Amino acid sequence: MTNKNTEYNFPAQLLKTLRFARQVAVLTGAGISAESGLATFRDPMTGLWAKFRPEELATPEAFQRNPKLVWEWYQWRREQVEKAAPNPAHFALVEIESKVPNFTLITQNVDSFHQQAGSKNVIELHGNIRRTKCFEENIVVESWPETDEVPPHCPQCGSFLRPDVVWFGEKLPLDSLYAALNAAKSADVFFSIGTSGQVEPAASLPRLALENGATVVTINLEVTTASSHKIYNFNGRAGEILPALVQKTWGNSGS
Ligand code: BJW
Repeated sequence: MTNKNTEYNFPAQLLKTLRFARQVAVLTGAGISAESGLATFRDPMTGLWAKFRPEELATPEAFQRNPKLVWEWYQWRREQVEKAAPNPAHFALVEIESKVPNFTLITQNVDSFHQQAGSKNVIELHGNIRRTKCFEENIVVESWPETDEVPPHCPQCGSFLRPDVVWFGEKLPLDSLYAALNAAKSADVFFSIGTSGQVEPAASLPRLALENGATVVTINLEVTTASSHKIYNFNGRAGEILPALVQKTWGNSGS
């Protein structure tokens, strides 16, 4: 693990709070997978929404208008995910999970890198790009007969298959949303990592945690919120800051 401790000024109060925390909740966004080589959504030059229009690709209406375009775009995204792998930020969160009694990782990402890295208690708010579901029945479909049709059809009802992700205007999976709200409300420390905080309802989780007494830690390349005695902002790469914070808090041996 890279030792960057000297480069980051982690306040002693934060390290103490983290060491004694009983409930830690973490919200992650596309920025945590950026160092794995996946594009974020809103980074001005490299983000997906700088090149593609979300209303043409990430809404149910877009899929109904042009299912082939949407399916193929997600197929391309799936290939990017398959080629990439978790980075030190994902692995640092696995270490935090092993140190605190109650740990919940809430992710907006659809790449399963947290699970791949070894995180156990993961809530996927926006679905998973590796899964496919029926557009009509909204149920996960594991396999379908080989076909040249794009998109393929549901083997049960014949309607189109689609990626099992949450598009704009769609409800988040209710059980996941409630679990995330509960984790935010009961957290002693709440991390917000690599998210621009522009998409609701995920964007409200850090505020909910703060209102319920949590210490909030943000890690982002850009400044996303003002600091206060309960909000610590670290600006930089999650893959460098998180491992350094883990090492400074618990040391190499985990003591
Ligand atoms: C680094 C880094 C490094 C880079 N280290 N950091 C209230 C107010 C206004 C609007 C709404 C509202 N409530 C609901 C809405 C509508 C809408 C919404 O929020 N719109 C806003 C955009 C205006 N929300 C919805 O529609 C949601 N549904 C909903 O609320 O349903 C309610 C409902 C009720 C009743 C009936 C019907 C509905 C659904 C939202 C679904 C979002 N879907 C997407 C696509 C998922 C599938 C896919 O992957 O294609 O989810 S959009 C996209 O944005 C994706 C992400 O998960 C999500 C968040 O993006 P994220 O992760 O924050 O990425 P970026 O790119 O924005 O930020 C990356 C950050 O990382 C940057 O800050 C960088 O600086 C940083 N970074 N490198 C650290 N190395």
